[in-house]
Amino acid sequence: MKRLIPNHMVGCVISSHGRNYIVEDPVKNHISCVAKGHKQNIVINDRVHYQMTSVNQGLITGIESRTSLLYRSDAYHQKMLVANIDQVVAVTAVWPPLYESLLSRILLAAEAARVSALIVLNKTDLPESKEAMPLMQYYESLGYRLIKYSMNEPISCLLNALSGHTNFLIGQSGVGKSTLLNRLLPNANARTKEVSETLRSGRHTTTHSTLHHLDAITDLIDSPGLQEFGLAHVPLDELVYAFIEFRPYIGQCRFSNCLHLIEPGCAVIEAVNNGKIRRSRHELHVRLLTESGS
Ligand SMILES: Nc1nc2c(ncn2[C@@H]2O[C@H](COP(=O)(O)OP(=O)(O)O)[C@@H](O)[C@H]2O)c(=O)[nH]1
Ligand SMILES: [Mg+2]
Ligand SMILES: [Zn+2]
Repeated sequence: MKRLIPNHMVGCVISSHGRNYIVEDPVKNHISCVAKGHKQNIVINDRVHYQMTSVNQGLITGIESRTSLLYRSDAYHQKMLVANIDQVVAVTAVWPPLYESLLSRILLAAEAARVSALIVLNKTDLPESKEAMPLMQYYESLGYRLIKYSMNEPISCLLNALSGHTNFLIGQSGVGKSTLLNRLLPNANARTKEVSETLRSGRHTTTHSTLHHLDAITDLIDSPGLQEFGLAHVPLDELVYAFIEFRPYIGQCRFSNCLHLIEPGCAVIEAVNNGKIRRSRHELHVRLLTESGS
């Protein structure tokens, strides 16, 4: 009997490699696809339209509109990271040394994409973890949920926080993302590698993003570890709002066009000096305006 091949179908991009995409159909078949044309900007977790070109190969013909799109960028390039997520899981640890501004940048990108963010302080078996607590408590005071975890603990507390969401796992190389993924999904073929003690950072092991189904209602998309996270794609006025704790002060400055850099009568700077805003967050704001060329 001849198999019926429908003309147009909708699937989800669960992995990509250059111009090749793995599209999952509604019954979880995996179809190896290429994209039509050269201007397709397809990203992991996009819902795409495709046509079958053979029994297990397809051609992507279009992208459905996205509920969210997370980017990072520098002054020259924008890089789409993932589409249609509703939770960013920002993984941190005290080893490799905690990179505070990278965590902040990830949270800002999530705010700019209007996606909620969860912070995981991983490797809490390391005694130095207590030194990260003031920073973690600051983020908690801003409304970010914090999960403290180490690989010696049951994974259930983290799993509960992920449940029901489409999660994007992101963080510096070496913080333990692949180890977490292996705990969450024992069948995932993510491999962990020893962090080089001599290089102060972890080695890249994940080279591209993959979507994993944790259960019927929970997805997790992993990502390569990163060291840089530019926000040049975020318009200046939105960038200020992405700093949650700046919001009450916006509009309170002496000058209505205040950029909150060094201006006299700046309500944001006053809040920094009064200890209401963490100084490093304001320093990052200044740095981001510099990066964006303002
Ligand atoms: N002490 C400690 N080390 C961990 C923990 N989780 C992962 N690691 C180690 O951290 C290193 C990097 O882990 P990996 O999962 O590859 O990090 P990734 O680069 O973020 O994917 C490995 O040597 C892991 O064994 C943890 O909870 N505690
Ligand atoms: Mg990894
Ligand atoms: Zn100001």
